[in-house]
Amino acid sequence: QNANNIRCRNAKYLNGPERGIVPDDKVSWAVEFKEYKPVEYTDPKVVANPVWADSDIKADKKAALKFNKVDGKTNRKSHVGEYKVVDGMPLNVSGRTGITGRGLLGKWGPNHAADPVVTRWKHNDKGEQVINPNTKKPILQFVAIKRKDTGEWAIPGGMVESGDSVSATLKKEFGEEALNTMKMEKKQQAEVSKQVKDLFKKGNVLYKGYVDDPRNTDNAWMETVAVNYHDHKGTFHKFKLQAGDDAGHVEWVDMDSSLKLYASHSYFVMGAAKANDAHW
Ligand code: RP5
Ligand code: MG
Ligand code: MG
Repeated sequence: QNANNIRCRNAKYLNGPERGIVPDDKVSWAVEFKEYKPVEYTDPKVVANPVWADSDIKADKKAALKFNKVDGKTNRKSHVGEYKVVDGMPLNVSGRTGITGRGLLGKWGPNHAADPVVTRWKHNDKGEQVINPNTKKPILQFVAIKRKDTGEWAIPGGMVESGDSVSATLKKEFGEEALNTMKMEKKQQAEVSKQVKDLFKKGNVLYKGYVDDPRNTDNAWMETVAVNYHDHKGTFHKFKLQAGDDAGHVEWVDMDSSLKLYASHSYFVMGAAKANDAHW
């Protein structure tokens, strides 16, 4: 499902140019593609060199990033394995995308994220579990956000900042995007962080690897760890959902195979449905 760069190929880049054409059979770097004409593009926000971005490795030869390694506070290793670096440029582990440079992504090579898939069983007004009549399986719900950038529904995930761990990022992003902790007073923020910590004690890793993210380029791409936190004790109603940061809306959404989500997110959500033996 993630292998073919479906979401990051043959389309216009977000606030950017049209990508160079890459036919299905030419995605793999192993296949020769002499006519390949990728467009070079790095978003002005990234060019401005914010703290979360690397410097331009073409212009700044001293930058000398340590690809395939933990480079100071930045993990430049891929979950997928060793990636190639050609003429100093890391190559997308999943193949061609029609764009070189970094687009909207700050890091050259893998840009690590974390995705919390927070689930509970659907109940009706009488408090009974809701079963899907076709599959005869109970319906699972997950906390979904509507992304401000593309308008698509998604998991409330985010980037692992340099120096942060994946497990801290899972909690932090859920807080920021689904509970709006960034707009809270320090004291309330601490209370909510503790609540998330308590309710996120046991997680089940659903996925670790490449994300077919629309921001990917030939030299910069998203990778994630998706973790399912399931409401085993019926305590997740304690979460007061409120959208924050890059989320426009937040809701408990029923899981079903017809769900169309951002990037590879339906795949992760399907993993949660399967792992909990829920309707899909
Ligand atoms: C996706 O982008 C990941 O799966 C994660 O959900 C997200 C991280 O980026 P931001 O939400 O911080 O933009 O590839
Ligand atoms: Mg975020
Ligand atoms: Mg996010």
